[in-house]
Amino acid sequence: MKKPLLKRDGLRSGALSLAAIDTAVKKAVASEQILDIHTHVYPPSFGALMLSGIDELLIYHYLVAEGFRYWPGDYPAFWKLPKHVQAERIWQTLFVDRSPISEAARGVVTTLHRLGLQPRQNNLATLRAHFASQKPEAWVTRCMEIAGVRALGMTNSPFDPAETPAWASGLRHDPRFIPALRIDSLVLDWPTTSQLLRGRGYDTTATLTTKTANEMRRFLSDCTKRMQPAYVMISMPPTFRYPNRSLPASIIERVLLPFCAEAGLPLALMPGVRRHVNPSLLLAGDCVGLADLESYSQLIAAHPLNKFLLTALARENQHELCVMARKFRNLHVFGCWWFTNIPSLIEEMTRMRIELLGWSVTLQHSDARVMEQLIYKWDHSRAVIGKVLVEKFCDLSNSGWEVTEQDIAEGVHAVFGGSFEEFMKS
Ligand code: HDL
Ligand code: ZN
Repeated sequence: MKKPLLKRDGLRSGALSLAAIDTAVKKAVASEQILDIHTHVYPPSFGALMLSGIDELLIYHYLVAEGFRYWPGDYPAFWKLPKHVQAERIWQTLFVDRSPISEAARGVVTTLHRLGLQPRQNNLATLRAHFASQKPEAWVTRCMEIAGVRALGMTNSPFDPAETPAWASGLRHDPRFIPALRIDSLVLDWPTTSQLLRGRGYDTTATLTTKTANEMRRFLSDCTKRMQPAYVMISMPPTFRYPNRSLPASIIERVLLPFCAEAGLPLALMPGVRRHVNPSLLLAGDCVGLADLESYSQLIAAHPLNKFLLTALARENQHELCVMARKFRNLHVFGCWWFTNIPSLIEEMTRMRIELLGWSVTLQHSDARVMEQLIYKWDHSRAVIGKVLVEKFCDLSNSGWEVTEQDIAEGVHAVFGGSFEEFMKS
């Protein structure tokens, strides 16, 4: 018995022609209000953590890395420059001396264009004046409306002193900004972090004694009470192995997963980042490495009561990750993370995911750091994902299925946040 279609207003019933499928998919993708599950953006109530404006857009670490490819050495001299001078150097190098053809540079162009500005005609002074004239709260809403983002996940580190004031009791934040508890250093640099926690009144030592494990869980519980996160997140080096007697593997197994299971919080793992391969580039100095997904497969298989969110940084990990998700219903795959967030790989990964996972996947997250980046990151991703979904719905139609606008609306909603919400509720 076919499930009754949940009627949505304004959708035509009946089978669509291939041409109508093309139009309907592109319209649905363009209008879908997206749940962006992983970003580094903050609302105005987080103070200086909310980044906005043309200078912040230009000194985005993706563009700094690209700018340094044209500049002779001496990294520290660049970092000593005031932000607006750094921005001017990047503008000159990537936008004046040559056309902004890379994904991150084109992103600035898309953002300015969608904001009604003329990237080629306007000089930096004009652009700065435009951004400076905006009121923060209204600007956040404008950016989210243009980007088509209904809510987004933040990155909230209990170890970042800049965040502490935001979590002072009683402070309420914009509910569209969903907290996410980010704890890389608790797992990957426990010896240092154990000292920091001791200073906050947790009886922790560098070795993982039962007492220390209990105190770590108390710390996680205190953070959760304060932040109310939707999930816990860690990015992981390619060297991570499980099962293993390493401190990270022991902390995940003996502290983190029991805590997450008890708190009902998914653990988001992001394998494959090689941090600081060029420390002189600071935030821009990280690289990619092939993760051992067999370790994550073993971790998930050993913890059926936990929920896992995974995105992998290496292109070469993507197919195995999709096949893994077919084996574990407690694993939800998300996003084209960081160095895979480029049209050529978004297309390849989207096609692979739809073919292997159907609608049970979250196809993208933005990872935006600057408020206005939401605009370009989603504009660029919608174009590529829309193209693949047209192709797949046409394949479905050619196979003999009468594709309707309802089919399209439901599928597009699923992959832009709906499946994530189902996974969170399951
Ligand atoms: O670890 C992460 O969450 C990454 O997204 C890093 O923040 C990285 O610097 C980044 O911004 N990628 O897009
Ligand atoms: Zn990130």
